[in-house]
Amino acid sequence: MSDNVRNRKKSILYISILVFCFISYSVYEATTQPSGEDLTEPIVIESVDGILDTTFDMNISTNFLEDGGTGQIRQVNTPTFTGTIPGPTLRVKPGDRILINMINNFPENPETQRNGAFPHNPYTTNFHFHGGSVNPGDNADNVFRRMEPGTENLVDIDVPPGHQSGTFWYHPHKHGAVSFQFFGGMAGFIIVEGGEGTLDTVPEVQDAEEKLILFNIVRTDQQGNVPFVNQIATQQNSTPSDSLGIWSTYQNSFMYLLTNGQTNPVIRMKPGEVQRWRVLNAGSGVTLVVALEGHQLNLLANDGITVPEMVTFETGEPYVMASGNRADLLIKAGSSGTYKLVALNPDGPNGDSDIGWSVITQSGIDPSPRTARIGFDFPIVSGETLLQEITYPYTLATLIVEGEEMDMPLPNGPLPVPDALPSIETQLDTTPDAERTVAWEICGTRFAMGSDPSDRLPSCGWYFDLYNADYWGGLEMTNLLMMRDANDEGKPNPVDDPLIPRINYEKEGLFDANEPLFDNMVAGNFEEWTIINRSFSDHPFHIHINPFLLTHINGKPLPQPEYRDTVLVPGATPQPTGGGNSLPITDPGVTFGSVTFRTELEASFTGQTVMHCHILSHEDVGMMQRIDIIEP
Ligand SMILES: [Cu+2]
Repeated sequence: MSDNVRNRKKSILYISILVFCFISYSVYEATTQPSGEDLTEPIVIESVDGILDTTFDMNISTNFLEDGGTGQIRQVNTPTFTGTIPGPTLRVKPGDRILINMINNFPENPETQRNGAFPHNPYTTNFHFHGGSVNPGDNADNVFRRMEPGTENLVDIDVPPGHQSGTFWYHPHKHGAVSFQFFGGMAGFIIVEGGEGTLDTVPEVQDAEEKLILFNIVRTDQQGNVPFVNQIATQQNSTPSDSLGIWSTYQNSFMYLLTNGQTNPVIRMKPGEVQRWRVLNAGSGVTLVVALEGHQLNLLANDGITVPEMVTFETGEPYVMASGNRADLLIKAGSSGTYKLVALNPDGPNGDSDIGWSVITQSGIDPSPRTARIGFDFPIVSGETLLQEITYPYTLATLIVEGEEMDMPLPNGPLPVPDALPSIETQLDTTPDAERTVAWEICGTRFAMGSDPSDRLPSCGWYFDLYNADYWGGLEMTNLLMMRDANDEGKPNPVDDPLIPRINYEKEGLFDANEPLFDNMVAGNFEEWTIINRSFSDHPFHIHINPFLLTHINGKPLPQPEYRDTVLVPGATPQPTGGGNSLPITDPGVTFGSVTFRTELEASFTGQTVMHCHILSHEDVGMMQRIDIIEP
């Protein structure tokens, strides 16, 4: 037995003591009333004879959305792929080719813009296949492409014949414009259908009716238009009372938390019926803690990747979804009645209790409350009649169980894990060819963050000087949201300037399209990575092309490692209390959050791609890095 395995066993014992049996799952007094409309699904575009051939006529489209707080229905005019919120569902099989003629009929970009480091070119777009293990270059999953207003652009993606089947999605990924386009509702499913030997042909799964369920957030000003950034902003965050936040151009904005573009739609099942729900959090920066009243969630896949054995949650126990995460769930309907599918408070069951949610459900690890991400980067409305913020629990949908009794079975025993990925055993037993450590670091306010400069991370002064007013196109930004190589530790400052404790960092802290953070990632290699979170709020880590096997959270091994392409990296603890007795991030009493994973850099794909924070307003101001995967 390797040390690794021994340590894992020890930890399982330890973790089992930590199970959060002290959380009780209750009936939810939820806020939104059912609109009464049945859940509708986006239109489906399927491949025919191996080719999915379609056109996306992208323009500013009119839709009508219902405010989850007030029930008001309002017209919105937002950027969309094909006119609808969300976009159409693309269904393909491994080996298929995806051809999309993307016609950019958006307006011209604004003339007054700051440098490319600041959000810019809201109407330039592109196409990202989130979770796809496909070519990151050429006209395929190339996030460096720019599709300008008034142009037609072909997306041409070969889905490899061995690609895992599962629940994936697409969205724009043009740096500087991603959150703007997300706020319009630009996201849709890509379903890769499996054949023999995949999850899709497991009899109990095959017999279950499928539901596609996409959550996202649309934000508009009071005229129904998606606001672009405040060009004189000096900071990332916005509140209704501050005028210098990036999103403060429109102070009074509406927010719609939607399920397939609807507010609280109805899902219908018969008692004892089993349905397969493919659930996607396509919100640009929101963590959704999803639970179904009176029912167990039976988990088949995380991020489209089938788990070795179905995981059954306790009744009412939630699944934590960072922006970008997907869950394939089997739901077996209980007795006749009405049940709510809810988003619980991401801060924990009581919002301010000592008990939160583990970022990975059932891991038993770190259920401490954390700063929830929902609208902090965007001003909310101040009028009484408007939805000010999400009130939890928020009803995402209503399940109505009625009709003739059925007794459909759930699968039993092992599920077919994808051939395309190394087995969990192979990942754990292979000595990594490289180990890397990446850090989220946040530097607030150049000169005024607390009275003591040592309260700031050691990198902050150096990077504030590097990313100065020129870098940001004329005005200094007082927040840096960085993604850094944690092994790049700088040098001591010889003059002992307290504002710049360490100097001469070698690598970029913010995204640079011309420079990779790592240029020695070799295709075919196995690597082990740790992502450290040196901030108090959670940030979801997403890497393109190669999914990873998550093995540890906060240094503690998962009882069951799981494959993902996006994972919430927990914030540092203890969490700020807001009562003035919070510790600075540099205090020795603060413990940073972290995740550790193993990954195989898939041999067939070399080239440039990215990894980033999936709070997309953070990505837009540089919380991203290029990575280059090179030939062996
Ligand atoms: Cu972030």
